[in-house]
Amino acid sequence: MSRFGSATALAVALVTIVAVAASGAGPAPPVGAELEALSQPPSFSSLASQRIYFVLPDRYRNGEPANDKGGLSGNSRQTGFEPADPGFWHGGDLKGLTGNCTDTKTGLARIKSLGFTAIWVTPVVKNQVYQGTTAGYHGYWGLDFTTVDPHLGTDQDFTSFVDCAHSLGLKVYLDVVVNHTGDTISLSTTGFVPPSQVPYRDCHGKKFNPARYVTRKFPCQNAKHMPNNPYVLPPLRHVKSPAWLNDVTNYHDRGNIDFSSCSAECLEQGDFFGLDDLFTEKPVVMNGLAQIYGNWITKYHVDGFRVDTARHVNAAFFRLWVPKILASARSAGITDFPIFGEVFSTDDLYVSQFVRDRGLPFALDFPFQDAAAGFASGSTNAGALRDRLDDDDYFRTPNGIEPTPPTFLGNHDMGRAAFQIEQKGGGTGDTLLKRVLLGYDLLYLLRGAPVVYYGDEVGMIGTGGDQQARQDMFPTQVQDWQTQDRVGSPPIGTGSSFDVTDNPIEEHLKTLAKLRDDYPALSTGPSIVRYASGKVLVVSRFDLHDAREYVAAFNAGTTSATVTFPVSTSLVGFRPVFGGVAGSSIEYQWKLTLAPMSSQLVRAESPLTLVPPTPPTLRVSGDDLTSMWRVSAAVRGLLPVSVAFAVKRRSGGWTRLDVDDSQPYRAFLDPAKFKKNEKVQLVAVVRSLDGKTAVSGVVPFTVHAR
Ligand SMILES: [Ca+2]
Ligand SMILES: [Ca+2]
Ligand SMILES: [Ca+2]
Repeated sequence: MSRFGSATALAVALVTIVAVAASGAGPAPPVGAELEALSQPPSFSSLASQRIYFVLPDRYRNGEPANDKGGLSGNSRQTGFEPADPGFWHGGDLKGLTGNCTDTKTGLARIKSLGFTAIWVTPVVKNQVYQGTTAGYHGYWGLDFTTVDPHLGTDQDFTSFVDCAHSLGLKVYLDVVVNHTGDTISLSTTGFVPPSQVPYRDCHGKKFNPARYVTRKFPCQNAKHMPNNPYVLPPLRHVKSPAWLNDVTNYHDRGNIDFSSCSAECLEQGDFFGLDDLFTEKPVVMNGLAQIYGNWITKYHVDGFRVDTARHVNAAFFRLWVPKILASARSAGITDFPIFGEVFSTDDLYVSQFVRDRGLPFALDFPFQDAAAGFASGSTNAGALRDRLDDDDYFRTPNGIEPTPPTFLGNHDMGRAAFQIEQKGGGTGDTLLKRVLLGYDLLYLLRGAPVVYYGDEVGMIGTGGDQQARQDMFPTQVQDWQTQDRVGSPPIGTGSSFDVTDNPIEEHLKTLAKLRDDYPALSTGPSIVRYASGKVLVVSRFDLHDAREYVAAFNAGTTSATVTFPVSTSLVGFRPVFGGVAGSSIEYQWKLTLAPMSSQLVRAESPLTLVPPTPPTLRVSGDDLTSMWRVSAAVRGLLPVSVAFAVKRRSGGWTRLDVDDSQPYRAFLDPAKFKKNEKVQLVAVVRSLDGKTAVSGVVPFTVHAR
């Protein structure tokens, strides 16, 4: 049973208000220029059209053996270099990743030839060499945030890398960390000490709540009044750069996050696996982080950021930091600078708060990963994917920018795509291969920007997450990695993965990339889920420019499936453009047969027959999944439209709540953003693909708390 189906009984018990036609009395609906502005369809970030290759430079290719030890000497703990150990530097670098910019067998030219349009590199800043039992080869233990880690090369190497990427038409998304630095601060306890036990105190010993000072003069502080007696060994006291990073009062100093029992406070103020947790409420820290990363934009002209550990910074952080980063981008002539964050959770309602309420522009789609890898493996029904697509509505904001999550099947932390699908019951050998290909079909044929983790294209599976998922592309000295099974290719032995050019995954990714190039509807088209039952998912996508319908259909079952579903295109055929054979039409319905573990994409042979929209019916009811009010619009007909929802408060004009281009058409009204029991007016505006509009009746509503 669907979540929305199961929740119906609950919703009925709550207030439901149905629109009444505006009858002359009461506020007038929007008209003219105001109506035109409100009803604008969603716009898309450039992120929506990207296909992203995600890589750890240390593991891709060694272009300069002279930098393997980062200019250091001594044993592996001192240099960080030990290519036979998964937890150390292996020699890969920016020169290797860049290549000569023309050879499609290695380097960036290879990544371009695989059909990617963008590259996401793990952080390149200078890291702590050694910490705990491993080295900082992954980039997430920054010490000097102003320069490239010497193991990866020089600042000039990074310039050459970005320049080559741009000359090939590839965008560069830099991984940045705003939550923590490498671990140099010792604390008197390792467990988390909550503010209820030890509050922050100013330099005079007076208690204060840092959340109240994010935009005000921050209280004076000194080390003596910080929790847990922060202490830095003398040789480490000046290793961080810029210099403000060496001040222990610029860190929370509360001890480690305990992931098994952690409050929101602990998630935000605790040390992430011992890493020094930045006091991101402090203006000096937030501004310092904006300065550091703004410089990476103005100096190197990177095209966007992936933000690490985004769920671990304070609630106000992104609202303050993102505008500063965007201003730096504009000063470098970059007007569309995508920023997507890592909110490591499979709960899309939780993740959505970061976009809707906290000012994070986009979020990596962990909930989709869970549903898509589960579906591809044959273990999760299609309903989970339908729910995830529907829940995009929780990510919508008044700015009208379509939610565009980067989507993925696996990563460097949770393990590779094939590992994830195998773990969820996807089998082995040829079955696993088919299921991995099906997983990539979901990424490329559904909304979002597909992210492929390096090495997945040559069949790497790995045996776990983190260190077990960070294999070398070049000949590896890690013995386990030489003998590991791969999907679609034999174990690599002592060979180079750059010599593996016939893996079916690689071929498949190229085919899917071409589909995205040929049919922009796959990147920027609205989605209507047509069928989601058992192991079969069917989604219509629409090209808004030529009013053309596409249907993407997926069967994760082990038997063939024949399904009939509604379409928006009448009485004409659909032509297969990927997989399968043509189906057959009944009026406004289409019937397809899908082979086991396969996908199809079909394209309508003629455009939609557009008719003017009719006024929608607007309803407000308590949302059954959150404490918000759900504003929904019932729209007649089968044609794709966009629906803008607007609110009018006591003074001022109509302002948009959101604009939704995919059924169900919804906006959410958060009582926290209104006065208690505030009286407002609501309206919904339907806009057809050819720009004609129809307006609902104006609905009065009192915003009670829920
Ligand atoms: Ca090297
Ligand atoms: Ca934090
Ligand atoms: Ca919707």
